Amino acid sequence: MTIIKKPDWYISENEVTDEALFNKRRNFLKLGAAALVSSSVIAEKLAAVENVKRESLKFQKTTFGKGLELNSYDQASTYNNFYEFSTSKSDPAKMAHTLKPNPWDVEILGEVENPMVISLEDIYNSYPLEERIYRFRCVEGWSMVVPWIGVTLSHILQKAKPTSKAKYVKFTTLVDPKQFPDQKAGKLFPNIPYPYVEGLRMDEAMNELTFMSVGMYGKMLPNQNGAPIRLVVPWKYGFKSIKSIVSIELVEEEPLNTWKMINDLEYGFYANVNPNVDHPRWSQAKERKLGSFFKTETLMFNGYEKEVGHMYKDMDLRRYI
Ligand SMILES: Nc1nc2c(c(=O)[nH]1)N[C@H]1C(S)=C(S)[C@@H](COP(=O)(O)O)O[C@H]1N2
Ligand SMILES: [Mo]
Repeated sequence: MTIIKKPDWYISENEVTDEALFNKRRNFLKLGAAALVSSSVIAEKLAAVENVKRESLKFQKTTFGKGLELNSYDQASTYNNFYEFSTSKSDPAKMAHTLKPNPWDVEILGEVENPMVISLEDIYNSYPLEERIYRFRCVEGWSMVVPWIGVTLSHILQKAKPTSKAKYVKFTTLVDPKQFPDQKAGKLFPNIPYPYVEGLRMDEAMNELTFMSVGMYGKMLPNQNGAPIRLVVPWKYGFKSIKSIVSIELVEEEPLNTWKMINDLEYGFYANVNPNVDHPRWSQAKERKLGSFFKTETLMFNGYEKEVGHMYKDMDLRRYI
């Protein structure tokens, strides 16, 4: 007798990134909306995309990313990777209304003198919010430029006072089957194991570029982009930028991040953007910015070599993928 057993963490084939098709679909939706404003079906669709009323945030502009050409809000909020909803890029925008980003607490624990729980209000009110325009590069080969709003992670960590044993930081996404459909109890083959976990080495976490984002394009984060608070590490592949975070734990050992756990031949802990080290299934030499027809050269550390290169100067980046 043959028993057909799916692998432990079966992942359906990723959607092919076909920009032309994507843009066509998007323009079609827009046209449809213009021509049929009275159609409740279309109205519902648009409501789903704009699923929550997101308030404007007060923030300081900075010079980060000066000169980069921004992607549109539409592009950044309708082409998402958020497996707690779906493996499709267009689904999260339509499904993410089930996530309730308010109220929300983030626990900071582990190797700290000062364990704490910070609420969203704490973050909006006790830290100066700033805007950072960053390049963002997914391991699948697409990229975008986004104006994030948030707080430097080191500001938050310093308040918690890491002990001398704190060598790494482990981040965890919310688990709640009521809010994330792919976490439904008894689901036979979830897209990935939950919770989604990511990690950084202490020096990476304390780097000036490492950002906790609570907003983009002037307002609070839309749910599909990881509301209410997500990490943004611009020199690493996008999967490091974990969404909807509920805990930040300072730890002694390198935490096992979700993608490395699923497939450590393809995904590592470091995941630094690197045009010279290919992913086993695709080249990393080039990338395509959302909305662009042509590909461009991938930049070492996604263009942030000056700011972060020193942290890896003694490491073999072919080995530490
Ligand atoms: N919790 C969680 N965080 C996540 C993911 C996810 O599926 N779940 N996907 C990652 C991947 S692969 C990418 S490329 C980015 C996408 O962020 P965006 O949708 O804001 O572009 O989120 C990252 N963070
Ligand atoms: Mo990604």
